[in-house]
Amino acid sequence: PIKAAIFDLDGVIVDTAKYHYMAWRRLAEELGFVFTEKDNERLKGVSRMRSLEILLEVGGLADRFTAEEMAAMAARKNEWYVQYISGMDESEILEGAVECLAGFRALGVKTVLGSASKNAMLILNNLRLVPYFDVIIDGTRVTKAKPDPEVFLLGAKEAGVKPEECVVFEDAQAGIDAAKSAGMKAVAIGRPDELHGYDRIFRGLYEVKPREILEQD
Ligand code: B16
Ligand code: MG
Repeated sequence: PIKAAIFDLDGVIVDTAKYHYMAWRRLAEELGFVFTEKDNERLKGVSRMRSLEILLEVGGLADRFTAEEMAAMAARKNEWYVQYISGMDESEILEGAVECLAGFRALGVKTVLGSASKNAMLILNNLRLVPYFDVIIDGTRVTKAKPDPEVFLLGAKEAGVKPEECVVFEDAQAGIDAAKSAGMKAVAIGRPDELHGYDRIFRGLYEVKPREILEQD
């Protein structure tokens, strides 16, 4: 039986992709190239440093910078990003997210955050969502980025449940792959033509009925 529901943050509970995009685009502009919204799709669910590598590849600037220069660029991007997300509030919570979290809890299922973001706490605080989670694992707690299953396995461990007792809600392919290699059930949030390898797919948490997820297991 399912005993824990693990939620990705960006793209599942809140749409921060637009703020990541604004910050990455600004960095690309400084470096002298255009970074499109389509390019930005490749960064979803991917760690900050890996995102920077992809951005530099797009700009034809791969392998041109030292590790220190790369770290400085990532830090600058993050300063802008933090500025952008500082103004967020509850109105930016995606439809159905609160109902879904509360719904699982009401059925005795532990709620877990499993996010790659080092800024997850700032976002959850701004959205007033901290009390909805039993366990919070974010990018500051893990060393290996999705598709590595570390973030989800740690979440299961802290919730005191086995991996096979977890269902993961994810919008990014890297996250779906991470959930499957953790031995968990993967529920994709997005479009069937953009994702694969999931157990179920919904357009958003507003379509998810916690009771049905447990019954179908
Ligand atoms: P940060 P998630 C991921 O969050 C984002 O999808 C991804 O675009 C971002 O690069 C990554 O977090 C790291 O975020 O720079 O804030 O540490 O989808 O795993 O909740
Ligand atoms: Mg995501």
